[in-house]
Amino acid sequence: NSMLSWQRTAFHFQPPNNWMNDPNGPLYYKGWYHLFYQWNPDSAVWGNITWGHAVSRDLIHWLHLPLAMVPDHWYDINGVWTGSATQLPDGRIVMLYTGATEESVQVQNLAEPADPNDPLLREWSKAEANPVLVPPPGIGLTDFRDPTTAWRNPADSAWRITIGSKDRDHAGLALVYKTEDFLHYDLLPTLLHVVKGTGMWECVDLYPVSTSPAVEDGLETSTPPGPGVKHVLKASLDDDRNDYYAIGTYDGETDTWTPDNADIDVGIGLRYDYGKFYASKTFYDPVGRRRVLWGWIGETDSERADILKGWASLQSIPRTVMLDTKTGSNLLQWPVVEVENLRMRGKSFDGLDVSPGSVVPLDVGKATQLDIEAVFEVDTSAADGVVTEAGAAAYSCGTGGGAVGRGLMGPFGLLVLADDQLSERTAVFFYLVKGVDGNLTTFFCQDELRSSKANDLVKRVYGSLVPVLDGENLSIRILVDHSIVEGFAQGGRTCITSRVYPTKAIYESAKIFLFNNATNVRVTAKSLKIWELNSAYIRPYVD
Ligand code: DQQ
Repeated sequence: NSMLSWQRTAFHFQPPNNWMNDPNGPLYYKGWYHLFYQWNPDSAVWGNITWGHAVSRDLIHWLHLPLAMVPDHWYDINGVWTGSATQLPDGRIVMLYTGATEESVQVQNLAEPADPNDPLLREWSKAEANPVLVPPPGIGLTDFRDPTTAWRNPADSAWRITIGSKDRDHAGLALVYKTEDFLHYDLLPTLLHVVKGTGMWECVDLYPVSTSPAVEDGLETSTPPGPGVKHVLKASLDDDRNDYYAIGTYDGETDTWTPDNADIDVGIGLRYDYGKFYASKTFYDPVGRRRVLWGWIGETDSERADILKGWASLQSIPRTVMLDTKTGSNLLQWPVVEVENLRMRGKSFDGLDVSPGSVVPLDVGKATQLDIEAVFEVDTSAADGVVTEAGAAAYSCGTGGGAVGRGLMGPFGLLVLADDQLSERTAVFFYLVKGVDGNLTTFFCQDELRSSKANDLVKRVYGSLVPVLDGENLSIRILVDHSIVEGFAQGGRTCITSRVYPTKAIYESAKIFLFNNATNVRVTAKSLKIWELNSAYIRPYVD
């Protein structure tokens, strides 16, 4: 079936076949980036979870290696679940992961490379002492999973890890353990953090970011708190399957973390991505001196379709993450710079006017693997004096009519994976709203509702607010790769990932358009650059 085979991506990481979920234990070792991942060797649906493994020189081209770990001990026979790597100062690597035991209890296990001289880290040995941690009193036997990368506590220099859970009242929380040797652990009396009503926290991540505009580098995980350093805490909420982060302060004396703003706490405030994106994990890349984020991008088609096509899920394009020092209140996420090495033919369009109610075709040739950078200038003067009654409070991407709604100052943006007749298209757009105070609020959204004629899909309009500072133009970066569209607004302040499954806008029929459905504003695509992206080399490793 050529429609199904077209959906496979060309520059996103995917295993050769079958089901994949969370990224696990990312790390850099002796010249190679390593990515492990949750994988079902037997089918395209979740189950029999093992650790797949691949290596790369540049985070884009990958060699598939043999499985790193399989369920073969009583303490992980029901699944080698998610875990994280820590590189010790002497170069040693420790991998902590959750095992689902023969009784389906969640325990933490330790594994180490069998041969540290192998840069490919092909063989892993599980510790004799496993499990090294079992659920403590008061914690549910199946609510104890996904250990983080360890960091050094600045006060006593011992290691700390955190593990997500929930309490009896459905508060999401992160436990902290102290260890010197990764075999023996002490549970600390205080929680790293807890947020009422947020339920089970999966795949917790805690890492430092620089608050100084002069330091664009990422920070190594053990960087102590202090001037110029904030800590990001992230949890994947099992209840709503989204990744929430907040910016705050880690206190080494008490091993607690406090959000800068209690209203923008973990699970109730900001998300890494407003589309399909879950169970993510960062690592510090010592070569690129940056923090890199991987996220699991699931399917939004049916299980039946996944079985037919023989695979399910991809990993996001790895993203560099840093604090947005201009706003101070959100992260910036941006595709790692190596993606740009895939750019082939590029086309530039400057000063294209998109008048209210119009659609402008863009002739770029093949449009199934693209990297797009667009900067818009918006003349809002036509909307001056016209104040919407409800303002920003009344709009949301999900309820605002999507790309076909018509407001004074939006929607406008791009249509990708669209056929000539626009019978299928995925819209990436801005929508501006003026409040009664006269201030503009900007929304960034992706509309999948008309992305496909197929009827076995979850199709939504995703999105949220995006901060726009005085004097800034509106800008979008979009990566298109067959069945995935990743949008990054204002340098990565707000990000949205869509999985889409066109039936007509495929192969040569996939096109791209500018559109403006606002009634009152003229939009100029001040600069628009569109590159066709090469396919990445993602193949089995041959010894
Ligand atoms: N997936 C893993 C768990 C984790 C969940 C199991 C998140 O360890 O909590 O495959 O997607």
